[in-house]
Amino acid sequence: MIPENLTKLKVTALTGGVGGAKMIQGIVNAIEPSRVTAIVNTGDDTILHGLYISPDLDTVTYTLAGMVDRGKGWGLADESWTVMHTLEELKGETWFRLGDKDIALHMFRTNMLSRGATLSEVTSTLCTHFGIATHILPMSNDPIKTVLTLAETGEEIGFQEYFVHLSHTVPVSRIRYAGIEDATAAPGVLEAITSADVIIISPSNPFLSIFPILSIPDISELLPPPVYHQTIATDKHHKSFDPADKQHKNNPKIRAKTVAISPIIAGKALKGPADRLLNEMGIQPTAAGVASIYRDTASVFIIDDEDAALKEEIEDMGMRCLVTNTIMHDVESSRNLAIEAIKAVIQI
Ligand code: FO1
Repeated sequence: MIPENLTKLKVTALTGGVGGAKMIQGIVNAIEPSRVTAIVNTGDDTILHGLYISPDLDTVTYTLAGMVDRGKGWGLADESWTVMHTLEELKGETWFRLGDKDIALHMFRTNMLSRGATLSEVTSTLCTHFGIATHILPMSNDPIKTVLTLAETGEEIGFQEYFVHLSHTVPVSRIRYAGIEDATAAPGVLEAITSADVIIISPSNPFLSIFPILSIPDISELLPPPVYHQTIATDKHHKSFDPADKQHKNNPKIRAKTVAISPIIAGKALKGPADRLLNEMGIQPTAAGVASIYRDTASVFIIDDEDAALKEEIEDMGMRCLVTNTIMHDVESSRNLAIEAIKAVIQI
């Protein structure tokens, strides 16, 4: 049970991917939805068939609207595929599956953007349309692209090319967030970080969902960027740009209210390539490996019951470590995890 006064707290969560959307759903079922802000990764955004597609924003939106395809974790549950079938007949590009209703939403977004609206404004319009009281904010209105270098060929490819077209099975030697050095946080993001009672770093993929958010220069001044010494970002001339090099105010107050949840359980990611990417980036693919990179950012780290043996190692890094069930197989388990995370920071 969550005490009545906790439901009035302000909670801000950093999120991306399917695991992140489940976390947000858990939080809005634990506390008042209008007091929750989701800061969402946009490094996965892509333009296909002339349409601006923002998968992480849409996954959170569809999940909170109760319309997501729960089996896949993304896209709409009640979907039809006429456009894709016709495109297949035309031998067009169909590796990125877009349902008919989903396409309508991308058309709507693309149209608004082409008329000068920002991604924040489009997202807010969609939230109003779907009756969502939670504040869903893109991390930035500036273009930031997650780009991965293939270890075998040295070729650089975009996020969806890696994740969907190549089924994230190919080894990667480098990840960068193109455009990040010129980007600023979207309206409301910095305020949501400073005014929150609790900040939750969702059990999303660190490299693909969370680091892009933490690497935006004005965000990294509030929330220290991950401890990660390989270059993770480059500027437009491909020159190294490591947000950790930048002098950031060490903000103990913000760290004290920040809790991160491990996306790795018993050395494996539940979904996606987080375990392999950690390995490829030279970090131990365990919950302790993830804790080591969040140690300046969060004061509390949550690991799964299966990893209880790692608690001491993590506490030796200077974080409090909470051991609980972190598998979100339904709304109830997501809510329970959210309550544990909030209570761990508020310390009750
Ligand atoms: N994921 C897939 O594995 N295959 C797809 O064809 C696919 C299409 C897609 C369309 C719209 C959308 O919002 C998400 C979609 N995703 C698909 C998921 C997406 O690639 C990932 O959830 C995220 O980008 C990872 O965070």
